Amino acid sequence: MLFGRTTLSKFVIEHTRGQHSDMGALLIDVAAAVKGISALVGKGALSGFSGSAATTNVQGEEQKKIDVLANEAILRHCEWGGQLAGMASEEMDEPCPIPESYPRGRYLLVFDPLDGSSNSDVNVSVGTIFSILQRPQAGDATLADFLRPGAEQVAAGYAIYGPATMLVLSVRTGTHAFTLDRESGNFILTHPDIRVPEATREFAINTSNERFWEPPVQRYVAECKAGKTGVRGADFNMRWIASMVAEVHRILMRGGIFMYPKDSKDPSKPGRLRLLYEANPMAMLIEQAGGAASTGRERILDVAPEALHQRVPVILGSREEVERLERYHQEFDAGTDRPYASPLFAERSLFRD
Ligand code: AFP
Repeated sequence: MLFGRTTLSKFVIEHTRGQHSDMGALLIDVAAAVKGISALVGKGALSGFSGSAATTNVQGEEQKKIDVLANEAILRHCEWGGQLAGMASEEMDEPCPIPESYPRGRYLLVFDPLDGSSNSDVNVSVGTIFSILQRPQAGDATLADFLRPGAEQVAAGYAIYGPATMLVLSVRTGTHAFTLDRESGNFILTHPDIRVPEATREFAINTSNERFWEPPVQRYVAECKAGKTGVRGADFNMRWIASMVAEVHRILMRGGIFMYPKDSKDPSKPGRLRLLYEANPMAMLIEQAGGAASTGRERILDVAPEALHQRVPVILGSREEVERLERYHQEFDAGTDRPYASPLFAERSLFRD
């Protein structure tokens, strides 16, 4: 019944032919790791790996057992193939070299092995996010080799472990989604050439942080909440799953805007999400599908990384809404934004006081 449908292997061979024909094998290895993680996540409490690993990662965040296992799954499936010069992960302080016994290649794999894992114990969709860069010179990768702008990614993708397990991928030929057929074990192309609707009436943000946001974000969200009674003249809907993979997937499927903006809650962190293995791959997938991805002040894919686990504000999704928020940031920075009467702050004047 699925014969003749395009499998991931067929797609990858066809879309990486030529300059990156050697990347196909790496993508197939990533997909194999994802199938293993899907089986583990799908067992839930029966996996025997629920709960805390009683360790913390470089972010100072508690690691769950399943975080550690997902990380191991990707390392073990991808280290041997001969396509990689190194790997880096949210769960590891430093980049991971390829073991001496294995050949090296020209790619770097950067990943968040289980994004949204705080949801794994409450059975909400979680995912794996990955980004592939090219090593600038031969030999083992150095830390500096990983610190490349997202515009240099040669591939990006995520797996979402939901009611269905899906793999969403771009090799710079658009954004395409594959659904795991558990009977055959194949990922089948089910959503070719995804396009993000340019307009939307659905926003996603954690509004418990509202008092910590910058005024342009407060302005935008207040206007969405005002709906048809305010300047937008239309009602909006809100979502917050606290799993970036699930939010981005919804936006790819039906449009919307996702925001994890800069906030003043912890001045040492300009946002929660990490540039190299969350913001950059998601920004590539969204842009390849016709959407936009910004820090509010610059295109995410243009940000020059300074550290492996660097955080960045993230605003992505339907192009019209992202551009509106960028305009609000520009007006705020120029001191020309409309008087904005916030219930929390005194009315802003047109000019900086
Ligand atoms: P975890 O991987 O620690 O669950 O964090 C998930 C995440 O990085 C991202 O997937 C969510 O969009 C965001 O954090 C949710 O953050 P809040 O818990 O502050 O809403």
